[in-house]
Amino acid sequence: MSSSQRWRVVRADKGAILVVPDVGVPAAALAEHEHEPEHEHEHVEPLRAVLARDGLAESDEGRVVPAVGDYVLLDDEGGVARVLPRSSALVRDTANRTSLTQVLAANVDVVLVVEHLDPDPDLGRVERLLTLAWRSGATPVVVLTKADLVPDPRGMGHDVERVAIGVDVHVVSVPADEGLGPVRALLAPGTTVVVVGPSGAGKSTLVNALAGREAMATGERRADGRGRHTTTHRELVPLAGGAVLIDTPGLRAVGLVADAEALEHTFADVAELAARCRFADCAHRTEPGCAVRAALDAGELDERRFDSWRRLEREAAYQERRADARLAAAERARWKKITAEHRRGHRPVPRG
Ligand SMILES: Nc1nc2c(ncn2[C@@H]2O[C@H](COP(=O)(O)OP(=O)(O)O)[C@@H](O)[C@H]2O)c(=O)[nH]1
Ligand SMILES: [Mg+2]
Ligand SMILES: [Zn+2]
Repeated sequence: MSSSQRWRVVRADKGAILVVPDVGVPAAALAEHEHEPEHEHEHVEPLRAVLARDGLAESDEGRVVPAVGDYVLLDDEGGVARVLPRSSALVRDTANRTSLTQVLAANVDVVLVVEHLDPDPDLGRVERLLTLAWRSGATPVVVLTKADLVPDPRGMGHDVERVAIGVDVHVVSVPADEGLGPVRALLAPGTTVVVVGPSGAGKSTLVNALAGREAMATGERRADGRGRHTTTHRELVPLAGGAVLIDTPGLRAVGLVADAEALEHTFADVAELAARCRFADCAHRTEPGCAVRAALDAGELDERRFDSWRRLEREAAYQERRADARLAAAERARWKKITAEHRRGHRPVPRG
């Protein structure tokens, strides 16, 4: 096993990750494994690579938790030697003890924000996921599913387009095989596409339609009538055409990682208005010369969208303060250690 060989993480668990040879897996290699029943989900046999005990691996930015989509180098014992620098990362805020953020997918080119048309799409959720997508460095695209279940899918598509500024919105029905062309067109060889959205939106169904096989279990009722098949983990699905899809389970709470720039992308219309307010620090409440208030009063800006922008801004600011507090604590600990070492250096420990 050459140590310069790049591997790609297809699944990440606590102690180990599953890797396949780098993307651009030759079609022949895929075909070879096509008919092996135990590998039908992966197409290429993934290799298990072992992580350090703390579940971390070395990277340029210190020790990190390897994520689905990461490129890694292995050592001769099948351990993870290094996580290579990420070109993009879909990150969410996680309020747990060991870290503030979680990388949902790495080295992604396109983020498909999947939302259902039935029940009605949740515009606030779309805005939240678009912000997450803009922050990742990848290109966001919205896919509205279940067009076959509503009388006016086009009209609903236009409503979503209004809150997805600068983002392509595709309306699809997987069972009717409608609207999938433009989504398929995103899957150029070497492209990595991650699918995010609420549980039941049709993410795995879409992944399977694009893959042309049952790569992921979907919400269909199981044959034995017990429960439903749903996605429980993030998984990278290599496609025969040379692109890869990453399916994710529905995330109940997707916290935003602070990013004013991403919010400015998602809410470009509001940001533009806010830039025209008389006062640079306008809170858009009762200030004179408030362009945001004026737009709200004139009905040019939705109260819902304004509230959504405010909520996400508050959340990002809170997350940023928390990250700063943690940084400050780490910095204090570092200085305490340096000072202690310094003192020891100057006061030699007496012998005997
Ligand atoms: N009618 C209709 N049903 C769909 C469509 N896409 C997905 N579904 C159904 O929605 C349910 C949830 O799909 P699934 O892919 O498991 O959702 P996920 O949780 O986002 O992965 C399943 O019963 C699918 O058959 C669609 O375009 N039209
Ligand atoms: Mg699923
Ligand atoms: Zn204002």
